[in-house]
Amino acid sequence: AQEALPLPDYVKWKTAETLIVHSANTLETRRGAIGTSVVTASDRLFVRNNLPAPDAAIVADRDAWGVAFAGVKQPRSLTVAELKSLGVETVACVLQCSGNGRGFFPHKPSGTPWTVGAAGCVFWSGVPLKAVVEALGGVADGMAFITGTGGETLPPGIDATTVVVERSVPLRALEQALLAWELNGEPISLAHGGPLRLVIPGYYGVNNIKYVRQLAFTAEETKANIQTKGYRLRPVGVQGAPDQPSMWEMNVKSWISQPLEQMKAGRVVIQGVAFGGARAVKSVEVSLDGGQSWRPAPFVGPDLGPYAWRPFVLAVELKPGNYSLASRATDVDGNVQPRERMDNDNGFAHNGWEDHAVKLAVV
Ligand code: MSS
Repeated sequence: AQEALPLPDYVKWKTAETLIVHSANTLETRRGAIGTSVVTASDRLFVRNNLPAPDAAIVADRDAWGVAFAGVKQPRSLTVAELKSLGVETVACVLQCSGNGRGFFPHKPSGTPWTVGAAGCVFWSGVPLKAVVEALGGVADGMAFITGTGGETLPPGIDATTVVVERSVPLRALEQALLAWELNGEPISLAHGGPLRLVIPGYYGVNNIKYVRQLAFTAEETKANIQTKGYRLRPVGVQGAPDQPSMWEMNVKSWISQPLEQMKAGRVVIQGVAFGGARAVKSVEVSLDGGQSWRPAPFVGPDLGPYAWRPFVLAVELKPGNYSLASRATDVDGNVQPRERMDNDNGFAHNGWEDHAVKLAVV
């Protein structure tokens, strides 16, 4: 067994027993620590940094943080204080790494072998990007992408495009994009992208740029490696390239979070979470026999909107024996979670229900 790594300093405030520390830049929420009350507490939310987090000095004076806006009719910089005067909105959404579920791929893709815990459902509060754009005269003509740049200080002497966290998403995401300063009712911690984060509800984690320092409407996608070669869906063994699908809108997914360990015969309460990704989730089913038969599982708790997940609960009577507990969600457009994973080089977008099933012994 691997020895547990301690929490790195910038996330010392997190609850260690709820997390798996893969590295200083990758922490996963334990499958049994997801909870039942819709929102993932910040102290157990996963962390994924492509570059080390910046110095904590950047959250000392949050309101002074400045963002340069480009590709609008009246380009200029705005501070967080100024952004706060333009409007406010709150959205609940699933934040999920593109590689969540990578640990199930048999070809052992490079990258963190997350199982289910590179995901959480959180509240973000901030100003709708739309309101900012209006204040800046509208999007300049001919722009097709929203390009956000992370505020990390890059090591000197290297070509910035090779390491900068800069991502482009299609302009249609302007509908739901937010510049957020609050996470679950508190100023966003450094670990999660404070003082200001670009949030694209319904899109994979990588598009949610932390400590955003530039927001540009652009005619083309950024030339940064993380966009052109990274986060592209392609067959195993193939290099990343701009003509492959980018990790943008998330797909429909669910998993069981309880029970995970041996149970006594009798009443067992099965729990999990289901979400539609870029669209709302409609329903979820649970199987006790590895997918031979399915029964609907009711959602519990409030519906926090199309981008949030919905906890589900199914109470069943189980006799002694071995069970394979699986869940399968359907979104409002009728997309159903597939049985199989879609093999791909980086182990992205895994929503196959079979790999996510829980083997349960009842005694
Ligand atoms: N941002 C920045 N600036 N940097 C980095 O590194 N990362 C990504 C996002 N953003 C980054 C950013 C990723 S990749 C993810 S997932 C996310 O973030 C996470 O989040 P949190 O808060 O949890 O940590 Mo994959 O797709």
